[in-house]
Amino acid sequence: MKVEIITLFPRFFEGIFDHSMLKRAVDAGVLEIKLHNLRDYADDKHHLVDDYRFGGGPGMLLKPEPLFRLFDEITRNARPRPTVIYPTPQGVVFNQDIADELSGERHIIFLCGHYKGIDQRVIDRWVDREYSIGDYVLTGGEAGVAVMIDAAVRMIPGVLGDIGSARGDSFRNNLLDCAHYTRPEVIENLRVPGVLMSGHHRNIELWRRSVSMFLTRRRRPDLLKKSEDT
Ligand code: 6GU
Repeated sequence: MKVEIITLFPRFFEGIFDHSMLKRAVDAGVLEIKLHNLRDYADDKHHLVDDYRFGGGPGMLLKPEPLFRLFDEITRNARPRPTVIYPTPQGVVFNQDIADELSGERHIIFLCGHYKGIDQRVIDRWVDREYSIGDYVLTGGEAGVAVMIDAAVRMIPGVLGDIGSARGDSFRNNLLDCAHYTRPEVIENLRVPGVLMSGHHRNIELWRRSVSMFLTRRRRPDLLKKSEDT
């Protein structure tokens, strides 16, 4: 998967792709990341990339000209046309189903907005999808892009060592994941639940399921409702 990121703050992404799963994906050639500094596409001598809003009000917008120039350049030889994603609080709320879907994309461009956002004509011309990562306001799209890339890339076959570990994830069946334990059996007087030490696979399965149900009912009743609806 080729991922291009248009941003005013390319240094935000320094280090993010140098660890763990994402590094493994980059090293294996499964993931290629390319950063584009929007400021390099400003045309005036002050490298201005923002401007006031027509109609007035506080907050600046990203100007359309540098973005149009950048999109023309980076899509000129791209066939098929890459999928362009704009992270914004006005977007559809990102979830595991969307992450699964993105993991199958060959070429994605993320466009990070700042200030009040971007000129609507850039969205109308270039953006295919708008996603939000939750009901709160961020200072820019970068954190959302990091979240979406992480969630999508780990679903690319071969990136996770054990595909079973993705299958048991929270949200996979609209249930939160259960509790997990490793050695030692006792630490600071805290003991691993006996059933997990029993070797009785059916009982272990039932225990895990009931812990998942308990947690989901208490913390995310909306998820239980979702699984009833489907
Ligand atoms: Cl994905 N981007 C921005 N800029 N703000 C957000 C968001 C994303 N999700 C919630 N707020």
